[in-house]
Amino acid sequence: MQVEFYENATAGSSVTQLQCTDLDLGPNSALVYSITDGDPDSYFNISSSSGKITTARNLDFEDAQSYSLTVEARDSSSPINSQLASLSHVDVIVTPLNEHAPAFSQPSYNVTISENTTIGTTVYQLLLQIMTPARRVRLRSPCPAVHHSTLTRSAGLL
Ligand SMILES: [Ca+2]
Ligand SMILES: [Ca+2]
Repeated sequence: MQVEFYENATAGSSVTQLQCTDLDLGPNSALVYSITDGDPDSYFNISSSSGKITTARNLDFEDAQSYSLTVEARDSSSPINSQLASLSHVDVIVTPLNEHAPAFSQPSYNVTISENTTIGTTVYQLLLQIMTPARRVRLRSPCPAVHHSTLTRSAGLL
């Protein structure tokens, strides 16, 4: 099963409702659901009685692009070593959103350049930062210097 989520999904959002049946009666068919693998940082909750999965924390594409959950349904047979269980897998795909505007590393730049500087010299490389709560991503693409003093879109070079 695969579920897609936008990264701004808030804690408590419904992910999916698992369906599992057991043909026994009584405790031998009373199912207990749990997430057994794929969620080490506890981004998801599962109702042990209903199998409904919800988000426990806000999802962030910059933290993880997908989660592959292993879910177990176990019956309540007694003694415990007579219990039977089945596994299912739920893949949660986090869809990115454009959440932040680019931000220069400082509001203005002063560059001193001597008059005999040869054509093609890189005068300054501007740093753009995409601000995210989790981390700051620096965009700094290597590119040949330009031959005039206009800012190239791709490289941030003057
Ligand atoms: Ca059973
Ligand atoms: Ca984000």
